[in-house]
This record gives sequence, C-alpha cells and structure tokens, in this order.
Amino acid sequence: MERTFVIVKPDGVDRGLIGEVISRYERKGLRITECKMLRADRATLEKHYIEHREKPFYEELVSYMMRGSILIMVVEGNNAIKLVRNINGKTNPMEAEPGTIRGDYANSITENIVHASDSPESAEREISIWF
Ligand code: FUP
Repeated sequence: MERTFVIVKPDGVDRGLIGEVISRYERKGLRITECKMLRADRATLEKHYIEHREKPFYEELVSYMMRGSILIMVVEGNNAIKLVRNINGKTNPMEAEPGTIRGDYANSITENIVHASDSPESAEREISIWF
C-alpha cells in the first residue's frame, strides 16, 4: 500500500472538475483517505515548491496557486504514486495524452488542474506540509 499527495489546483476547482478528478482515481481502485478545501498561503506554497524557487516560472506559479480555493487530498492504494501521475498526464498539456486529466482538460503548463507527488519521499514531505 502506498500513499500520495494530490492538489486540485484553483483552475480545477473553478472549472468544476473536482468530481471528475476524484472519480478517475476511484475508478482505478484508489481511495481518498484525507480531503480538505482551503485557500493556500504563501508560506505553505513556498515550502511545497521549494525545489522550484529559482525557476523563472516560480512567482507566476505561487501567485496562481493563491488565486482561489484548492482541494488537497491523500490518495492511497497499490502503486498510488505512479498510478495518480499516469492519470494526471504530463506536465506540459501539449505532451499530455488524451485520456489523462491534463490531456483532456488543460491547455496551460501553469494552470494544469492537478498536482501529485513524484516519489514516496515527496509524498511524505508534502503530506506533512499540508496536513
Ligand atoms: P509536475 O510534477 O507534473 O507537477 O511538474 P513539475 O514539478 O515539473 O512542475 C511543478 C509545477 O510548476 C507544474 F505543475 C506547473 C509549473 N510549471 C510552470 O508553470 N512552468 C514550467 O515551465 C514548468 C512547470
């Protein structure tokens, strides 16, 4: 059993895609074990995105994540980390395959609907930041 950390980002919440995102994970046999709606503050986002702090897109990314409500959750199941990332699709919406969340719904690399942890270490780090 593995667990991963997921965010439905402000564009996903504003566009009414929370149910769509959750149902894709549940259909795959994964379980939502923690879930919370909130407005992210800058300090938490700076911890979450620490690896990107020198990147040119960092400020745009942090501002966008504070623009509206987000849904944070813990998703559990066998191979949850890889399965959730497959369901989400590639970061760049031009490379995300149709049938993935980003492939079906995103057309911006910044406003790409969802975040999910990329390793067991990231998952535990991110869960401890947000929950
Ligand atoms: P991912 O793991 O798919 O969420 O992607 P990354 O960790 O590479 O990037 C984190 C977030 O930075 C992405 F969700 C969106 C944002 N980003 C940009 O805004 N511009 C870029 O060129 C790359 C990433």
